[in-house]
Amino acid sequence: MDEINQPAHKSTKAIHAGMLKKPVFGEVSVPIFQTSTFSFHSADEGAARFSGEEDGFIYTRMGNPTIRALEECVASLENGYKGMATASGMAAITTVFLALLDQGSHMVGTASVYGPTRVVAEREFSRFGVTSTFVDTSDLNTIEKAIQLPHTRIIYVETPANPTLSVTDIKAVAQLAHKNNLMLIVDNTFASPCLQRPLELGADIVIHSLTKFINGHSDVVGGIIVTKDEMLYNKIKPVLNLFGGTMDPHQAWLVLRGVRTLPLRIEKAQENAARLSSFLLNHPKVKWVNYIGLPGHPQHHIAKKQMDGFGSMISFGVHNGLDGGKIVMDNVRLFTLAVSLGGVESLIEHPASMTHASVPREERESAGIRDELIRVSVGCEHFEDLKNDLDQALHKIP
Ligand code: LCS
Repeated sequence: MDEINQPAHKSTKAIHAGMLKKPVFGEVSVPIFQTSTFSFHSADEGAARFSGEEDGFIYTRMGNPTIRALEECVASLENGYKGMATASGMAAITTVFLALLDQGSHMVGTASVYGPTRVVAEREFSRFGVTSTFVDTSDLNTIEKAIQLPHTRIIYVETPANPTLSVTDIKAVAQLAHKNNLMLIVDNTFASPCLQRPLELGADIVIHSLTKFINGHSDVVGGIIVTKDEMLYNKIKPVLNLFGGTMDPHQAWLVLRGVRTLPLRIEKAQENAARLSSFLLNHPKVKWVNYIGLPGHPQHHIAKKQMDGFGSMISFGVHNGLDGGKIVMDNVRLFTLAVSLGGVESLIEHPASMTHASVPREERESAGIRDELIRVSVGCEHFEDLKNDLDQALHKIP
């Protein structure tokens, strides 16, 4: 599908990129190649595949046609070189860290990242002599001050960030990173490639939790790494193969099924989110609302510049702080009280006690993840039903 890869629009790529170039029976969906290993016609062919002289599949941990179809599709949506699908979003993140950080090296990251991303750096990679500094990456000066040359190797940015929705200027940080010979990695999970393509803005690597918008149906866990070039791909791919955090063909097939409607789902969900954010902003029980599309959002202007839309994540605080928030979470009927995000169904959760509970309170609060913050992932239901549900739950607050 090479001819589709570059010129096509994202809605076309989501449906066609990665489809098998030579269908076996004329199938219009990619088959599930549920096999752990691939036979060779001869001993010489096996040796040639292992040495890289000949293209072809060997063993599913190293590559598989169904998984490759998904990798090609997402790489095409990101306008990247190639993708590497992983068992989870966390496997994508840890594989990139394993490939790019050595003993004694240092990384700078966004303070308000998905909790376990920060914990894996601060608690697990620190056991191997890797240090990290998590700062407000929406402020360029703060990043600059956190860089510790010659030890710093990477800048790791999550934008929009989970769950504060703070936005980092990818182009500006890429310039800063490259001026200091550092690599910029962007977790693009909250935006999806439909709304933001970090590689086009100068990032070196993009990672996703495919569990979220790209799959979009809250039924699969998965991740992907997309690099801007061959050199980085060749550096990371052997690490992924060796450490083994790879994807399964059935998992890949489900995500391929989900990604085909990504642009449609994003369009509907973000329309709902924009309307819900205005509704919340004017609600008597709501104290504050974070939504990138609101002109009062501190980095609205950056989001407008680097994104094609403002997405469907909202965080907000209500009267009576956490007690009020608990009343909302316990009284919604249509919104589901659950972690995760990016599915067709709307979800509500409390980051301080759930997704970000593993981050120590002091770090959490300095990153803006206050106890009163409630996060919603707005889905594709009818707007009026979503609005009425939140309204009745908010009115339960005394
Ligand atoms: N990156 C971001 C921005 C995430 O939100 C998540 C998971 C991950 C990476 C990790 O991906 P996973 O391994 O779960 O596929 N975020 C979650 C959340 O906010 N609630 O539950 C999971």
